[in-house]
Amino acid sequence: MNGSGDGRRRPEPSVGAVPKKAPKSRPYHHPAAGWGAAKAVTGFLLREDEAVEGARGMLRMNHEDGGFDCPGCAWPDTKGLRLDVCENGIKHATWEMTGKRVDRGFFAAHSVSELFEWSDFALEDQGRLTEPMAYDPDSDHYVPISWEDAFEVFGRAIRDLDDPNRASFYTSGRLGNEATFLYQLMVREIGTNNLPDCSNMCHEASGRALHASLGTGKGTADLEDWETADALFIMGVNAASNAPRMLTTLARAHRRGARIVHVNPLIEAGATRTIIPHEFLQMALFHPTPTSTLNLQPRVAGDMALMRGIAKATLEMARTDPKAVDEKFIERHTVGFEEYKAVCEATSWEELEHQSGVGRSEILEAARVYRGADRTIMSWSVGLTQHEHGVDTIREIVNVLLLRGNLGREGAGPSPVRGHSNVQGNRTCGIDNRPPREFLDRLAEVCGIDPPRDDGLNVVGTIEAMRRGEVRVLVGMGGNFALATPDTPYTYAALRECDLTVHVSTKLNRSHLVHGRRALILPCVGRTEKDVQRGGLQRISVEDSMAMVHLSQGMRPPASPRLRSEPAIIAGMARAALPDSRTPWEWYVEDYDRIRDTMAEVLDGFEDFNRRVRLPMGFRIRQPARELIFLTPSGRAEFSAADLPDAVPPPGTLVLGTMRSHDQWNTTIYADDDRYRGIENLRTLVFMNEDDMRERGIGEFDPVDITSTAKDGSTRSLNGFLAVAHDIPRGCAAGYMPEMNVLVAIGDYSVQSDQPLMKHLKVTIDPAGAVTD
Ligand SMILES: Nc1nc2c(c(=O)[nH]1)N[C@H]1C(S)=C(S)[C@@H](COP(=O)(O)OP(=O)(O)OC[C@H]3O[C@@H](n4cnc5c(=O)[nH]c(N)nc54)[C@H](O)[C@@H]3O)O[C@H]1N2
Ligand SMILES: Nc1nc2c(c(=O)[nH]1)N[C@H]1C(S)=C(S)[C@@H](COP(=O)(O)OP(=O)(O)OC[C@H]3O[C@@H](n4cnc5c(=O)[nH]c(N)nc54)[C@H](O)[C@@H]3O)O[C@H]1N2
Ligand SMILES: [Mo]
Repeated sequence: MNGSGDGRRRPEPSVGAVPKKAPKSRPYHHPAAGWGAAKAVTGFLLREDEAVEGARGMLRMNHEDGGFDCPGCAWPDTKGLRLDVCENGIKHATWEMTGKRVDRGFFAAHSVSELFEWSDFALEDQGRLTEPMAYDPDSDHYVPISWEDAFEVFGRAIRDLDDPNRASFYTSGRLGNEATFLYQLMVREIGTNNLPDCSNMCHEASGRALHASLGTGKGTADLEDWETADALFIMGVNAASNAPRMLTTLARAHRRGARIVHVNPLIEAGATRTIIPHEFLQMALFHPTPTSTLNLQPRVAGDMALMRGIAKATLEMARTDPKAVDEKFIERHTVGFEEYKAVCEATSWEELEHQSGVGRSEILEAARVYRGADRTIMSWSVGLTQHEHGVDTIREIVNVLLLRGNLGREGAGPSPVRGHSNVQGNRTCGIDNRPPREFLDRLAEVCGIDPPRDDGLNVVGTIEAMRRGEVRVLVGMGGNFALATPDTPYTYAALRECDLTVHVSTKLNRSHLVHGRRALILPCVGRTEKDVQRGGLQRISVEDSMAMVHLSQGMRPPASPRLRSEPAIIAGMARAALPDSRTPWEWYVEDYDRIRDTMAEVLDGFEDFNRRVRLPMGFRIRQPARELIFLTPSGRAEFSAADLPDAVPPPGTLVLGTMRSHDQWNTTIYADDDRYRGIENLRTLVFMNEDDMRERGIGEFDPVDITSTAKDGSTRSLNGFLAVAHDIPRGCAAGYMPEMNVLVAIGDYSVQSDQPLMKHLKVTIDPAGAVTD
């Protein structure tokens, strides 16, 4: 197949295949993170041949006084915990520490066309990449290349561009702060702001909403606040799978009497009870701790109406209860209250119930929890952001918080849960396709470069520009661009238009196989490994979801002696692309303290970086909104009074959200199971409400055809997915990314955040073969 050897005309992936083993679905009745998790970890460590090393590795993870930062998620480390780990963190770190290797023999044995036919699981399962490789179009194989030659391939491609904006530089949120800073410096010195990142698909809406409301791109609460809050609203997150260490905090909060309200169309495992992941005695006694006071199941995208309902109820209480609303706070620190109040009053209860999918009595109960708490934190993840009205929804959360002055004091505030372990640090350190002017000014002054001032391309913009032939070079600094992004066939075609694709990676993945005319794989040292440079053993820093910056140091020898660290790879690329650069690239890489010293001069809140980052637990980046200083146009916190969108799917259609299973890490699939949702051996599924299934004549595990209709009217289909009945509101459906990215049209992104509508697909679902056209 593909004998032409140009590496560009390949079949699309075969999705919808019926699994090899019989799939199972049964309700999961056990608490989250209990023995099921312990068993899963043991099985996983054995499979990866890591039982001993893995266990030792875990003891060095998320330590207060050293060790490496768990790459599993961005949840902060708990102070004083010797062992702050979870099942999925262990799986994720072990995935990197595997003893398996992909070497030149492997690439000689398998052509790219052949590898393209492999599953994504099989690709990553081959183990760690070991040396730089270049695509050879004549043989359709990757062949070894020296680091210097690889840098020169990249450097020449950049130097040959007639316009630096013809290159685009993706970042996945694993990259440490120091590498991040060097990377954006290189890109801006090359002359473009084309810095798409995974945030464009993840929490862009949170950043924009918080900026507009509070003049900050981040949440204002930290872990200590979580530990003193009286009420916690946990929205649109599957904590047991994706931020398992949050369960510890929730269980502790419940024990001390805090009220916890979960808001999710699905009742996820972490939303009922848990075994605190590191409390082994409890695990042995099988003693679960509740993690919930109230579970609300809005329809997909019904959250804004729900929040408005809570606001309406709170304002109604205020007629007789002078303490329901904090008038002093509102008067002193906010603008737009009267308009917001009027909007809440003008929206009828019937409308709020209809749009949220939650009954009035439940909304009132949530409002009573809110009124009953002196200190409230509201938290959310991508269940709220990947929607058309994500920004309005998050602003509505802030509206509700402002009503009772839940800002700028202990135990209160907005608290988005980020995804990748350093995705927040990436933005802080300059990965931004729409960089603020002040940042560029500082960069110009301190680093002596002349950064471009025009906004660059985001993820979707990059894909569209590649497809048009305008972007000719794509660099992926980590991640799996081909698979994580929307509209898989469109994106594949766009990548194949490129002159050069370069991926800095730890494992083989789909993005290496869907490539440009030329392609490079540059393998790097991972988070768990020692990074030794001329100046000795290096440490990197990362920032968690709550703006804490701390050091991370790997403790294992690199998977191969030919790996380089990300900062070293960036320096090599920069030197080749910018031969006349006055930036001391190699000098920076000798000792990362030097990078940090420059960062301290450029970045707000990083003064004295090298000293403060060495404090136990690191330091918290200063945040004006936390001190009630609002960098908004009005200088105050701004209420928003946006119109309620229509979230109700028209008759016959459903709204479908794509999400992660328990056994995957974004595009990395560990197994075809989703334990907490009771699924075994199946990923090509769609969760539906039983009544919606019955209405369509669909039975459990029946194959179905799913068709999405994009804003422009175009349709995309997946055939042969199996329907699984689940406790989900009528009119809603859910399934897994990245298999379902085929359904997300490239042009379907939010006008508010530019985020692809990954949780907001308009679909029809029919028995397989029922609809022909
Ligand atoms: N083990 C593991 N950990 C991870 C990841 C991983 O893949 N595996 N990924 C990391 C990354 S990059 C990220 S961004 C985070 C993602 O963490 P999550 O935000 O938990 O990600 P998803 O699996 O996409 O699930 C989103 C949740 O939102 C709910 N949801 C869907 N639509 C709506 C809605 O309209 N309203 C509400 N209220 N809820 C809705 C779904 O039911 C689901 O529970 O996790 C990070 N941590
Ligand atoms: N439909 C749908 N699509 C989605 C989402 C969704 O909910 N629904 N979620 C979106 C979200 S929130 C995100 S964040 C993106 C994720 O998108 P990405 O961040 O692009 O994807 P990952 O799957 O996390 O990337 C995995 C790859 O990263 C590489 N890697 C791992 N560790 C390292 C390292 O230390 N250094 C380097 N250089 N490489 C490393 C490995 O080669 C691995 O194959 O996907 C988005 N896509
Ligand atoms: Mo993410």
